Amino acid sequence: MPPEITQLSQLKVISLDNNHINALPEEITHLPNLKVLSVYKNPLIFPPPEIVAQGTQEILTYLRLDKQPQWAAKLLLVGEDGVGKTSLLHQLREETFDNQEDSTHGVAVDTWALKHPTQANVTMQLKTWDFGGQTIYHATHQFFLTGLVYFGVECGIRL
Ligand SMILES: Nc1nc2c(ncn2[C@@H]2O[C@H](COP(=O)(O)OP(=O)(O)O)[C@@H](O)[C@H]2O)c(=O)[nH]1
Ligand SMILES: [Mg+2]
Repeated sequence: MPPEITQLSQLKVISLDNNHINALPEEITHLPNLKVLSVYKNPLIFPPPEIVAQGTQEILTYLRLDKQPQWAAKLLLVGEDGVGKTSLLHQLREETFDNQEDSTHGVAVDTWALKHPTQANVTMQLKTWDFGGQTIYHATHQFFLTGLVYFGVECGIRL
């Protein structure tokens, strides 16, 4: 979709159903009268499908927010019990090593603030999800993991 679409200031409805569109331009958020944006049956990756499923307003909000860098991400540590996931996390956070580290049960959610490698005034926030690796928890992993990572856990691959 060309960015010049913003010149159609009276536009209220855009229907792009059944196309091969994989990204929407941020420019459509500048259309002052846009009420309905219909994008059913498109291979959209931007915004991601879970946002698209929520409807027009959420799509527009997502496109507007994308202009501001968020510097936040999720870090998942998965793998068999006792391979050193929790210790690795301590090491990354520059905490002390505990050779009696207790086994993690369920999932321990925490944060890791780290400096941006090139932008001195930016601190990135990682939400860390440290999973208990015991077999008993494997059935619940599917609710948190998708795609290749989940495949690895299911096959017992030490990630
Ligand atoms: N010697 C040694 N022990 C480690 C290392 N990493 C973890 N451990 C120990 O191995 C055990 C399991 O580690 P832990 O981080 O709890 O593994 P997790 O179950 O995968 O989270 C703990 O007793 C740790 O102290 C390592 O690099 N060297
Ligand atoms: Mg652990």
